[in-house]
Amino acid sequence: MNIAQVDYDGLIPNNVGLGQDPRVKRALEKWHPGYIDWWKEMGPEGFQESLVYLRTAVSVDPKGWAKFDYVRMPEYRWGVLLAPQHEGRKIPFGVHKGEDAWQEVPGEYRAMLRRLIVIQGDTEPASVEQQRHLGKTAPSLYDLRNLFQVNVEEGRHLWAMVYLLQKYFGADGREEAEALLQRRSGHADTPRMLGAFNEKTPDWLSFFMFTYFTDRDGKMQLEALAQSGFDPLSRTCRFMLTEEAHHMFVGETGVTRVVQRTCEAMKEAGITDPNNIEAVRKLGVIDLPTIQKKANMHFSLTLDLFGNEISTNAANAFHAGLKGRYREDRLKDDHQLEGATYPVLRLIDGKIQNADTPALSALNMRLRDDYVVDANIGVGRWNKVIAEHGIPFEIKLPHVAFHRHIGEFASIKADVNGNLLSEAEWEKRRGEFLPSDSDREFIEGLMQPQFEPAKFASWIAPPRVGIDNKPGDFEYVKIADA
Ligand code: BYC
Repeated sequence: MNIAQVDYDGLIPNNVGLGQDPRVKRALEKWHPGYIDWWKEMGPEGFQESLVYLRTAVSVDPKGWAKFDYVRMPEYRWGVLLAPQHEGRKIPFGVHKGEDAWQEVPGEYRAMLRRLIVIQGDTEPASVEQQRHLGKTAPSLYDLRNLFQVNVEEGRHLWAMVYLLQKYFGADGREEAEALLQRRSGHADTPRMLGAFNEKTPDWLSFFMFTYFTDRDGKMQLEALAQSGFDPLSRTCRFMLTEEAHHMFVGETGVTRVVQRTCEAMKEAGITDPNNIEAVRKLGVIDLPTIQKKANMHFSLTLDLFGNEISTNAANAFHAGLKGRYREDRLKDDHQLEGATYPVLRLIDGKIQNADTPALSALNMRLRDDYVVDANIGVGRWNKVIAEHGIPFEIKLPHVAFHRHIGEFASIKADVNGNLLSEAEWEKRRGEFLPSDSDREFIEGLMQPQFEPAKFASWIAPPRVGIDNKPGDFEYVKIADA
C-alpha cells in the first residue's frame, strides 16, 4: 500500500495495513466502543451534536496531509497513522547504536518500552478531560473550534499509543489500553499518571498557557521518542509532532491575543502603569501581572513533567536506545555519553548551583534545558506586542527552582528569581507569584461565551488569519446543543 495515503474504508482509518492484520484489527475494533463511551463521558461537555469545522489527517505526506470539513465530534475519524519508514534505519544512540532499528519489541527492554508508551498515552486523554468544560465559555467560535481540534487530536494520539500496545505487547498491552480509558484526571483513586495532568484547566487563559507550555513538553518528549530505536514508536511520534505544532500555535497565539487586547485597551484608556490592576480590570481585560502569574503557574507545573534532574530511568532508556535527546540526529558527539558530563542545577549546601554530573543520568535535565530555550521564544513574541504599545512590562519565565513538586527543588521554596524563601515567607508571598483566589474569581467573571460569528469576548483580540484561510465571519462551529 501507499504509506502516504490513509485507508478510510474500515472502522479505523489507518496507513498500517490493518486490513491485512486481523488480530490487531479485531483488538482495536473491540477497544473502539469503550473509547467512544469515554469520549461521550469525558470529552467536551455539550457540543457533541454540533458541526465543527475540523481538520482530519488524510495522508502523512507533509505537503498535504489534512482536509477540513464540518464533522460531529463523536463521528471524527480517529485513525492510526505512522510516518513513512526510512529504509535501512539504524538505532541512532545508546549501546546498540548502529544496529538495525527494531521492528519488533526487543525482549530485554519490553517493560521499559511499555512504560514509556503508557505514560505518553496517559497524558492524551488526560488533557481532554482537563479541558472538557471549556466549550461553554469559549470567547469565540474560532476559539471553540480550536479547542475541539486540539481535543480530537489528543484523542487520536491516544489511538496512536493504543495501536502500539495492541500490536506489540499482547495481553498486557490490551490491559494497559483498557486502563488508559479507566484513569481520570484529578480522580482521588484513579488519577492520571503525571502531576500536571491532574491539575484543573479552569479558564481559557489557562487553556492557552497549557497548550503553550504543557503541549510543548509534549513536543520535547515526542521529539525524544521519535529518535527511538524501536521504529514503530519513532514513526508514530514523527507524525504526532505534525499535529502537535497546531496545539502550540493555539497556545502561543492565544496568549498573544490576550496580551494584545490588554495593551490596546490600556492605550485607549490612557493607562500607562501596568500595575494599576484595578483600573485595567475595569476595562474588561486581563492585567499583565495576572497573565505573568498564570505563566508562572503553567511553566512550573510543566517543568515537573521532565522528571527528576538526575534519573536512572532516563539513563537506562537512553542506554537501551529507546528514548533519545532532543533532535539527537543533529547532535555531534558519540551518542553514547558513557564518559560525558552535563552541568545540572542542584541544591548544594543550601545554595542553587551548577554541578557536573554524568551526562547519562542528566538526560531529563538536558531535555528540560532545551525546553526552556524553546519556551522562551514565544515569550519574546508576547513581549514584542507589549513593547509595541509602549507599556513598561516584560513577561519572564520564572526560575526553574520556583514552585516545584518533582526533583531537586521540590523540598525548598523559592521566589520567581530563584531566591530561597522560608515556608512562612512563601505562604505570605505566594499570591505575588501565583494566581490568588481573587485573580481566579476575576478571570472566571470574564469567561462569558461569545458564540456569534466574527465576535470575540472583551478580553481577547481576533486572530490575524482564519483557520484554513476562512474569512473573519466564518461559522467555525454550527452549534446544535450548547
Ligand atoms: N508526576 O526517574 P524519574 C504530552 C515519577 S506531555 C508524577 O525522574 P523518569 C501532552 C516517575 O514516573 C509528554 N510522577 O522519572 C501534553 C518515576 O516513577 P516510577 C508526555 C513522576 O522516568 C499536553 C519516579 O517519579 N510524555 O504529550 O526519568 C497535552 C522517578 O522519576 C513525575 C512523556 O512524558 C511527574 N511529573 O522521567 C497532551 C514521555 N515525574 O517509575 C499530551 C514518556 C517523574 O519509579 N515519559 N515521576 O514509579 C518519560 O519519558 C518519563 O516517564 C518522564 C519521567 C519524563 C515523565
